[in-house]
Amino acid sequence: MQIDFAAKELTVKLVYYGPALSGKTSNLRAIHWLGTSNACGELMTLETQNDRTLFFDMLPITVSSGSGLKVRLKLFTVPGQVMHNATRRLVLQGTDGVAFIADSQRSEADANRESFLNLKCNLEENGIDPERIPTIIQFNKRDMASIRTDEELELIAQRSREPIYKAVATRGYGVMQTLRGLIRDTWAKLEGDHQLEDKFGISPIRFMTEVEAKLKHDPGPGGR
Ligand SMILES: Nc1nc2c(ncn2[C@@H]2O[C@H](COP(=O)(O)OP(=O)(O)OP(=O)(O)O)[C@@H](O)[C@H]2O)c(=O)[nH]1
Ligand SMILES: [Mg+2]
Repeated sequence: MQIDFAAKELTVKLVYYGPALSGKTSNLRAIHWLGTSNACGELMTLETQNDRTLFFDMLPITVSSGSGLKVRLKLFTVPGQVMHNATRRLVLQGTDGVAFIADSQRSEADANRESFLNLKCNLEENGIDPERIPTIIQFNKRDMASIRTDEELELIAQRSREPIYKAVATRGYGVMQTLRGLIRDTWAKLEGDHQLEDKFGISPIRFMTEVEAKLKHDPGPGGR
């Protein structure tokens, strides 16, 4: 989190992490088309051919906080391909919360696991405690064949500390719910660490009401 008193802005960094092709860039694209235009700025993407992110994507979202400060949420994606580890580590620097985008296909279970371990490793390398950083997990690609069933995800949810969300990012299904969950958990942690309500008059309830209003659109499982 960064505060710029001259610009009256508080910036929160959120990173979408996960294995190659799990749908991180697709999540940001969907947020960009589903979010209200007065909240979402331009989506910056940097891709090679075949949908592979080379460096990162970034989408800024602005939310008024009911106090003198504007809150800017900066959403980043990392490149999932194994060879881009140095970039992933760099993008993770100073992050306030992480959305781990897992691929629901059974064939991708190992890739998910490896990427999750890689996330923990890179957080530690950046001096961020993986046990304390707000993290949520999204199982994306719920529309595909040979995926882990809802019952299996229930079991994973019972065993894991991280909340689990389901999505079809290409259709927008579940992306806003995931993002709101990530913002809610991240804000609760920032409030606990920095007492934003006492210091800056930002009420967490008022802030989340703003977030809900600006990022509310959720197409059903069939998508848009
Ligand atoms: N069927 C289906 N395809 C999806 C879904 N989400 C993403 N895709 C497709 O999966 C491919 C990869 O999606 P991206 O969003 O580019 O994946 P990424 O995680 O950003 O990949 P890297 O940048 O390489 O790390 C694209 O062809 C998407 O259209 C989904 O929910 N369902
Ligand atoms: Mg990408």
